[in-house]
Amino acid sequence: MIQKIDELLTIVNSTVINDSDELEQFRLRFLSKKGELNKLFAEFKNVPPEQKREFGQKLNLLKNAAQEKFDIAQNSLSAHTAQGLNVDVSLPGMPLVLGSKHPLTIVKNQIIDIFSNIGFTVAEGPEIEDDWHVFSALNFPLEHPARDMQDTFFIESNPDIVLRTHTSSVQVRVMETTPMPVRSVFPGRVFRNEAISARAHCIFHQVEGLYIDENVSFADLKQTLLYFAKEMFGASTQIRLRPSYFPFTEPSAEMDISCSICGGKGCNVCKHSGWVEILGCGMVDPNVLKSSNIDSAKYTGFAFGMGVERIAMLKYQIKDIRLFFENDLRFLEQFKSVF
Ligand code: 2U9
Repeated sequence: MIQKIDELLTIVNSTVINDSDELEQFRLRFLSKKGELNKLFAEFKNVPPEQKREFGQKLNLLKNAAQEKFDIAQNSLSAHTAQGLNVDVSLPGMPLVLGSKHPLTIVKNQIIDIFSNIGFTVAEGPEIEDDWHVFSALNFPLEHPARDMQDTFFIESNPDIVLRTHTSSVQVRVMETTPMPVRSVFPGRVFRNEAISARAHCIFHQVEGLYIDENVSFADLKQTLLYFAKEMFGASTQIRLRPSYFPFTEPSAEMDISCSICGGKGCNVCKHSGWVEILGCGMVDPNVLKSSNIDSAKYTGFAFGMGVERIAMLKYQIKDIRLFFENDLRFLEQFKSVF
């Protein structure tokens, strides 16, 4: 008899009630007038006196378990029927798959953190811009190739409106509206009319930087970028600056770092030169300061710009820029542990 109660208890505990039919079957089997529980209670008088205590306790246990199972199932079924759902809330939950940050977000945040630590603030601005903020205020001559349809996406109905080709347009907006000094970085998405390949994309991301104050010198620029390179690529990283040309800086330079893959010995990444280019920089051209009504006799400044994809490709040895935009989980999941 007692063994029978144990068996029924196991059945009650393992029963899953999915719908109102199953609920009714359960009630009929265990809780109805002619159900198992009443049958066992009727047997109580035939149980030998020395077993009555254990029998009574186990029977009560079974009764409570059956009643509780019935009540919980009835409540959840009525709640879900009311909402038009047919869900068994007693089933185990679905495991929550955690997502991860996109590698470009990870690298962009690292760049921002490095500059925040030495007092740079962060500013953002519109991706759709006017010619003034993207080109004219930045000293681009009228015949500059970047102003050409080949290089820039224009809005068809209004040739004055473009998709920004660099975040420098945000710097112009900040210079126009903020009292000096300025010390900020400018992260954002930019657009160029380029053929898509392993090395180039028509959409990519930049972080640019601008520091304008009295007496800002090229030495400040060099030391700031050396600090950045060491924080980003490791303490043993060295930099070198090569003369270059941009309309908005004078003098201008491109900055290489000692190859973080081979440590300068020569490998495929640095094309056996020991150096890889990571950014452009220079002293803000006085014409650019004047365009934003900044006194170029009183203030000087440095600026720099880098592609986030380029930095991420070097840091993680990614060979094809298109991987950043395909959202293939096999690629993205490799960055799960990086925060
Ligand atoms: C203002 C004045 C000066 C920003 C600068 C560069 C040099 C540069 C490129 C790096 C790779 C763009 O993403 S990239 O293709 N950028 O080389 N950018 S100096 O100079 C400014 C910006 C704003 C008002």
